[in-house]
Amino acid sequence: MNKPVEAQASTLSGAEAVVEMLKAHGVEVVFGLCGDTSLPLYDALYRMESLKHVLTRDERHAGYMADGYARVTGKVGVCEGPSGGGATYILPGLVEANESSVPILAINTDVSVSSRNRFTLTELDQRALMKPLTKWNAVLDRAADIPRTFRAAFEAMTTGRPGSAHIALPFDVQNGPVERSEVWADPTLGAFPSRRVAPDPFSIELAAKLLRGAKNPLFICGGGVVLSGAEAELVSLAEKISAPVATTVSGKGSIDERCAHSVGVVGSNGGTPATRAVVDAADVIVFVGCRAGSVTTERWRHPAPGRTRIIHIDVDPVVPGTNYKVDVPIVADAKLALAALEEAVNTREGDLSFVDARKREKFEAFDALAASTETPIRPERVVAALDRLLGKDAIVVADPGTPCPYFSAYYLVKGTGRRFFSNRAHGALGYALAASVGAHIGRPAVKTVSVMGDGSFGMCVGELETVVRLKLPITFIVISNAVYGWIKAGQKSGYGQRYFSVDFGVTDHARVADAFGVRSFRVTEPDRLDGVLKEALSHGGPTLVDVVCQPLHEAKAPVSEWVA
Ligand SMILES: Cc1ncc(C[n+]2csc(CCOP(=O)(O)OP(=O)(O)O)c2C)c(N)n1
Repeated sequence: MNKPVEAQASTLSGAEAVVEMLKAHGVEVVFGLCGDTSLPLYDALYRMESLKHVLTRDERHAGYMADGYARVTGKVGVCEGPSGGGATYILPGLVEANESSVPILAINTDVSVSSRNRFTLTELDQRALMKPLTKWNAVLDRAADIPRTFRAAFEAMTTGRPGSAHIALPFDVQNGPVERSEVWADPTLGAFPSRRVAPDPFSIELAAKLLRGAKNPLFICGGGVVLSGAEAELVSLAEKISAPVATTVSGKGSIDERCAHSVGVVGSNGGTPATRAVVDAADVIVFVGCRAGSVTTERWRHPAPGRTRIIHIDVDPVVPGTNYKVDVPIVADAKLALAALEEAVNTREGDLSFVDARKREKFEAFDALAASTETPIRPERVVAALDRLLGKDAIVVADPGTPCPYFSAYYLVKGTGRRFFSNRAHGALGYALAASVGAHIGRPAVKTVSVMGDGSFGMCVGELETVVRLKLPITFIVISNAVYGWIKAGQKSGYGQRYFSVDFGVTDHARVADAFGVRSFRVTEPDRLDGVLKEALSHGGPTLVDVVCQPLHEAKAPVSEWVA
């Protein structure tokens, strides 16, 4: 076996240089899983004792943990895994983070450079595999390139539209020499957004002019507002021109959802007919850090193309004009653009009573369902209970299926910043458990709750061992209905109730979790729900509440129609 070079005063081994480069960028924790090709890296982590390592039970979840960590800390999340299967398994985390504009770095160790192209066990083309799915990637060929490669990766991840990066680190490269003097970094590149881009004053003036003539202006905010930390600027601007603020699912946290200006979530995964009415009534829409994608716009029908003037603020120059004819594109960091716009606009008196009336309509329908004493339990009851019981700083992570649309629509984020998130780029089931681990490690002082369907539970359950080993006081809620409910609801609404291959068997998730050592509860009766949730949320260790719920296709759900 290739052994590390004898460390000289002026050199480090490649593996040591990797650890030093991570530290130099402000990294404190790495999520990952060991393998043969990772032995030098693990030895460096052991000897240097400077980074916390969270051992995960598969690399997919290491990626999701890094993602959850990055979302709540504003710092780059780092994950690692070995060659071969370690690379293919880490990929889903990188893809989700990249498309969600969340900077995570994955390091996969690799077969030695000297063993390439010789049918070496676990060899695969990591460069080709990662290239289309990350913002930036590299395969190292020699140890001397480690410092500049890591600097380039951090710069790519945190400047412009943030995204994920991948570095393949061959076994022999980990053992080669790196000059100590080369090991340096700009630590500001370890957090995002770094190197903010200011707006063109001319575009700001045009946007201000358009807003001056608007009768019903509306902001639709995507994840970019929270990513940029632009919440305060957004609120001052919205207040100055008396404009309502709607968000996408990822945009939750842009504005306190209890305030008069907040509309709530719009679109086909958390929007309702009432929030759609607010979009349809707008004559000028300002998209902020939002790609105006299929879900937010209900397949580009709300707003209806051509009926609304559009101002589009995004740091990615590709975004404005991709989905709507844009009147004023502003390519800039959201915080800087909103601050500049606030200076340029005149104060405007507006009437928010229309928004208030729509919100009342939406919550009247919801409150009636949330008070239902039906069994199986209505999912609305679970949302309402958590809305009541959780402190305003709590972080809720929701999986696709029932959790994402229901919590997006009816769980109110009380305050601004990252307090609710879901994996909205690819919506892979089984994200929330691991992402909540990353979120808790990133922000341990607040309560973290992860809500998943039973389809998701089946895709992530192994990671409960990690949670128990680390004694993380996270509460997991399983919306249990023995069906891939969201899809079955689609078969009901669009395919004449021809239900096909969407039902699976009943699992007692509480007993499964109990076997891992999680304090667990199973709730079948609505009147027990509050008491059990209170007990679970206040317990000092990991807890799981399995709530036997009505499946979506049976519940007349007050979320928007199902749109693929
Ligand atoms: C990895 C993955 N495979 C398939 C899907 C397609 N999909 C979207 S929602 C859904 C059903 C979710 O079922 P469950 O987690 O039980 O939640 P429910 O809808 O029943 O509340 C499926 C299969 C997906 N989102 N992710």
